Amino acid sequence: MTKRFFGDIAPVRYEGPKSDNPFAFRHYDPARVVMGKTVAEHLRPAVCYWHNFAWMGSDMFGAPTFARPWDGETMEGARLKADVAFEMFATLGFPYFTFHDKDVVPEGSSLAEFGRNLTEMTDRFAEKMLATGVKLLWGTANLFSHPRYMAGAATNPDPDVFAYAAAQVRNAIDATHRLHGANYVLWGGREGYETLLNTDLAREQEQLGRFLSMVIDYKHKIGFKGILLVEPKPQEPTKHQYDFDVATVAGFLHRFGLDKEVKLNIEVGHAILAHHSFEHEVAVASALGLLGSVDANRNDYQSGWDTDQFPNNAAELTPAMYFILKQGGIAPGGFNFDAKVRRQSIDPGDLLLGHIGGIDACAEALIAAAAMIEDGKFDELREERYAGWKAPAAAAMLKPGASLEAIARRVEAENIEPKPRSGRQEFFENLLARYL
Ligand code: XUL
Ligand code: CO
Repeated sequence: MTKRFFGDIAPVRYEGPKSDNPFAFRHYDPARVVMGKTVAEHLRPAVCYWHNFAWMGSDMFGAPTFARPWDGETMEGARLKADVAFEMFATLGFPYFTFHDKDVVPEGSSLAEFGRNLTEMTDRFAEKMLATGVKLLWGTANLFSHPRYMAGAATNPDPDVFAYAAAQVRNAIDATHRLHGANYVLWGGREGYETLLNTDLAREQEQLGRFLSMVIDYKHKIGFKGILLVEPKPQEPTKHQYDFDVATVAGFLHRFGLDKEVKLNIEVGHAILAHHSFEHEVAVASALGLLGSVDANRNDYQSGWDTDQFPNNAAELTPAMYFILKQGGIAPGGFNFDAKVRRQSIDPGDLLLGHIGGIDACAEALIAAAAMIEDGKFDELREERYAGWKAPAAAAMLKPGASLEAIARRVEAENIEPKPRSGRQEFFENLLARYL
């Protein structure tokens, strides 16, 4: 490739909050050290292949709007797409990328051809990664676009589709392993149902559990050291998806005995679709030891569907960032921008601007959350709220041997009368605002 896709836009640098340059970071200073690690080491930002290089700007009412010099149907197009992708990673200076098998090569006319195409592209990626230092945050298989998957992949009523999906995942894990991916993601886009009238829900969940167990076995067989991540989403494209939210997936993993083998990739917009806040999903996953990685984006609050916009609200991200830092960070996960520019944003530079705003919002939230942790006020205040549990009689209630009758006797003997205390929500919210 001779001509740069991004023309004369120079590599994006940190210029600070006062910069007027739209192609500069205002908060993301990758080398700045926060709580003993650089901001880049904390966030581990990744560019996704699908929204940036595979999606051409079509929506359910309209044709593609983006003029891109590659096509998705040929290997020649795929190679050009890869050149532009690595040009974009270098221009942004992001250390990671993510992809689905289908984003990077055409499927061709058979599984074998798909596999050959993927192997060829994997070799090409390996060279480019070596040359640029860009690494793979995770790979995954697209088990939802092709018509064969319309009724699900692992949960399909047709065992031949289950088999096809198994073969496709085998190939995608091989590619991820070859590229030293830090993780491998499974998002069950069509693992759910449209109507229960034609669905054997119990059987489909058994199939999904079996499928995931085989993925784990395969990972160990080939010595893949990356983390397996399941990505919850409640709906869209299916009416109901089995991996509804963090709590549902946690129960599912526990039921199949897989909770020590799999972690979760939490997407902001998916949390919103499940009627949760992002920080709720992060806090639940962290409490259960399941927090693996983040798909950073935001959802339109009015639309009711998955709009995959770039995050732009540091205040909203800060509580989630706080829980991430509290658990010691997100690595080997990272912040993958599962976000796309709007359909009218047709200039190459728009792709960069989306990522610049997104990583700036994440960095601002990270710095605020680090300050919250470093000065210890929140920890102290929360501890104070639970301080009553330190008294021996209180602690004993949670130990084996405690009983309702014994507790009742103590309440009567000591004439215990709980005194209401303010939860001080406004105080906590105002305190949070001071860190931004
Ligand atoms: C879809 C979604 C996927 C996964 C990877 O909503 O988030 O792109 O992140 O399959
Ligand atoms: Co995602």
